[in-house]
Amino acid sequence: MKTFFTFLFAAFVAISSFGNLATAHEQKLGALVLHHAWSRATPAGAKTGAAYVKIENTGDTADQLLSVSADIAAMTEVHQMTMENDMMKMGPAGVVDIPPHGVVELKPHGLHIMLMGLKKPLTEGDTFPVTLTFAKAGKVDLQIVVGKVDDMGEEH
Ligand SMILES: [Cu+2]
Repeated sequence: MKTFFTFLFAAFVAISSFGNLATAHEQKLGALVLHHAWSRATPAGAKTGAAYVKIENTGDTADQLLSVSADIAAMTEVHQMTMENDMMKMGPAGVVDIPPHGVVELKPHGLHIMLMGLKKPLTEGDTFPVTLTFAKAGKVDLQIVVGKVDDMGEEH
């Protein structure tokens, strides 16, 4: 009997977390569609993390990602990775243009949402909100789903 209830509980958890993932997987905001907002689990003691999302502009006019913020970190910024003399460097990307009928993908080794001064570690399976502010589409609270430490963000 106990086993049966354990099974039921496990099935319920599986179904409800699937529901969360489904809503986190795609979010609409005006002409923008935000796909697959995700992050990686952080190793113990790490004070920085990164979050990624694919931003699609289905509209006829350009938009701009102006800023990002998250309660989980002391400071949150959009960063760009660049190669300089065979060294990977990263720094603030500033305002990011989202071209009409275009896609901007934040992903490892490219643009990313940098979370600096993490207040708690990012744990696989957790979700946390990051607020994105766009010039035209406005603000959206993205639910970021934390994947494995070595997740590269392939669609499941
Ligand atoms: Cu960075």
